[in-house]
Amino acid sequence: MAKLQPQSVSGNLSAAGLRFAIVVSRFNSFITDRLLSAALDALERSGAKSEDVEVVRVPGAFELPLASKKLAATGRYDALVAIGCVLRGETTHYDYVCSETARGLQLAQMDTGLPIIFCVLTCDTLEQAIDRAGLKGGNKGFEAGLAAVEMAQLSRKISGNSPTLSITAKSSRPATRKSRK
Ligand code: INI
Repeated sequence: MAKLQPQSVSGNLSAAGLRFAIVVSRFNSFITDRLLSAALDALERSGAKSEDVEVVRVPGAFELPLASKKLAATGRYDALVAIGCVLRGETTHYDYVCSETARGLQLAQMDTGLPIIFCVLTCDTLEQAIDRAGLKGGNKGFEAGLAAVEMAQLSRKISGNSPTLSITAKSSRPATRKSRK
């Protein structure tokens, strides 16, 4: 059994002083509006202020990547949340929209280095989407809001520009080891 006690690094859930943009698709707004409400609730509960959160609307999920990349490039935000809902139809359109939206959002965050949280429901039925938008059970928007806060904080820590940098050791270490950059 290894005796090594590795240090644990993670982002906390304090949104105070952080800036966010939420990019929301208008397509299937019956669902995306509910995801948005829950994401805003998560940010508010985490301490975000109204003046530090912007909501940007796009026509459909396919437009989320470009808008997200442009927003990320402004340098104004600590994290973005991309919200959409793609429902399977009778043709293969669904597959293209889903795969290009996911690929585009991943590219946008990898190109810019800004966390972009993927909150795009990809469902076979409206029923499945309803279940994930808080009408019956959980809400993926709330999870996305919390993920945005955590990734914003983690990014600050990893980049070494966090005003509250602290690598929490699971073991009891000498105090001098705690605040290294
Ligand atoms: N956009 C969505 O966000 N959800 C969908 O279910 C959807 N379907 O099914 O077609 C959808 N299509 C529009 C697409 O995202 C673009 O807005 C459009 O193709 C213009 O580029």
